Amino acid sequence: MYQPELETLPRETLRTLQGERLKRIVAYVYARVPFYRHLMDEAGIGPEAVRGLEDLPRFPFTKKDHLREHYPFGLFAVPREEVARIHASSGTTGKPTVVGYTKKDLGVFAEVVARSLAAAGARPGMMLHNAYGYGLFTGGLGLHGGAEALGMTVVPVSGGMTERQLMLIQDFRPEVISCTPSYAQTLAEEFRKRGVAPEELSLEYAVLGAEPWTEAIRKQVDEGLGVRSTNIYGLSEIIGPGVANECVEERQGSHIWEDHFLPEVVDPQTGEPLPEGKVGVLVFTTLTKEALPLLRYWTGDLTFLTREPCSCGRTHVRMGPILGRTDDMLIIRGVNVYPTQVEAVLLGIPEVEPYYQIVVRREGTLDEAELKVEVSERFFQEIGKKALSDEVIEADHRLHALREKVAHKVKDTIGVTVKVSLLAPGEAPRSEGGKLRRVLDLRKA
Ligand code: DLL
Repeated sequence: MYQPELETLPRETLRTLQGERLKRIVAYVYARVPFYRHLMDEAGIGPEAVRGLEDLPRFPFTKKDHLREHYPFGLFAVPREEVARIHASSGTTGKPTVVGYTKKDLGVFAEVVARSLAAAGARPGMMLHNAYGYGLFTGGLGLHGGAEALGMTVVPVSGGMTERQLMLIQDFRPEVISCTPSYAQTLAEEFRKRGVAPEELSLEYAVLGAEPWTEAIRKQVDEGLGVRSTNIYGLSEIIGPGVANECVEERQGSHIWEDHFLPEVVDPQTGEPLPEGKVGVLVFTTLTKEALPLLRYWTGDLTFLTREPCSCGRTHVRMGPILGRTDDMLIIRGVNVYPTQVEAVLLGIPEVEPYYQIVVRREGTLDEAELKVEVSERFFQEIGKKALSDEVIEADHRLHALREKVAHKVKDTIGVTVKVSLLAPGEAPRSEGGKLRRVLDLRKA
């Protein structure tokens, strides 16, 4: 363990610590963040009304929309000059969700990621091949800071350029790899194609997250790379990766670092707290964050909690795998995509209508997204109402150009590569009274 004294705190002590920190953070946001002051005034809760954890359910939820409404820095609790780093994740409107860290927050970030890596099997002196993307995304720099804190040798390779990744893994001989589960599958697949057996690889542990995955994928990665993989969970708003991690001993749920992040699971409809073991929306209150403290942040992720003792000795509560989301956000190759983002892009292209369907498949080990979109009636007339088969589209430069244009706009604004299929007016699915399924996620099938 990275911090055994904290990771094995008796539950009663942990609860007391959380209660004290909750009182402090509530007073802190009331004094520093106008949004929270108004919210609490409206709900009739003064900062002195909080006696302990039992008062938490009295607070309203903070949602992604609140962050968006105060874009970019409106919910920050410190002057901009005290913000040491900014990260962001993609949002529905094309504007990202912006998060900030003070120097102290970056210390906590490194600490929780170091705990996560140690739980995953990593030790000081081991080498980490870090294939999470570096940049505004929290994955790359997040794992990087934690690995340095733990005393590892970090290879900041970032995502992509698979050929080079394969070479570096063979030449540098890292013990640990961190990347998305789908990318780990790709790497395993590519090694296999080249006749490199898992036993020849130096890898022992894989730290996989940022997108949902299953036990089937775990088996494939473990066998393909010769590793024991664990789940790392997190979200930018709460800190980034390292909110929770499975212990390599049990791999039965991810320990949430509860002295920093206070979890609840609530009913998606009513918002009422649910008992242990029941599936609902995961909600977090940050207990120590300075730059962007959040009370009862609605993650939209669906899972359950268990406080049953774990054989690894850690006392921190465990969360199950993410079973889905309350909203319809898709994660395609680790990039967050909302159907409404796609809709916004389509609205800016006069030759198409915002009637569309997104079909996501898993081709081999990677996600493939197809965007089926209707051309406008007018455009359809102009091209002489042709049947829109692939052959016809390839042969007609206007259709071909339109397909490229849509794909480029989607890539440029959302960052995800889609294969575009053009449909004649009326061909895309319409609502038949119930909810319209804009998204067909065949990966879950
Ligand atoms: O994905 C942080 C991260 C980076 C986690 C690297 C793990 C590894 P965001 O881009 O803000 O942050 O996306 C957060 O991704 O609400 C979940 O829906 C999903 N997600 C993250 N980790 C997991 C996981 C990073 N282990 C959103 N399993 C979250 C399933 C995950 N979904």
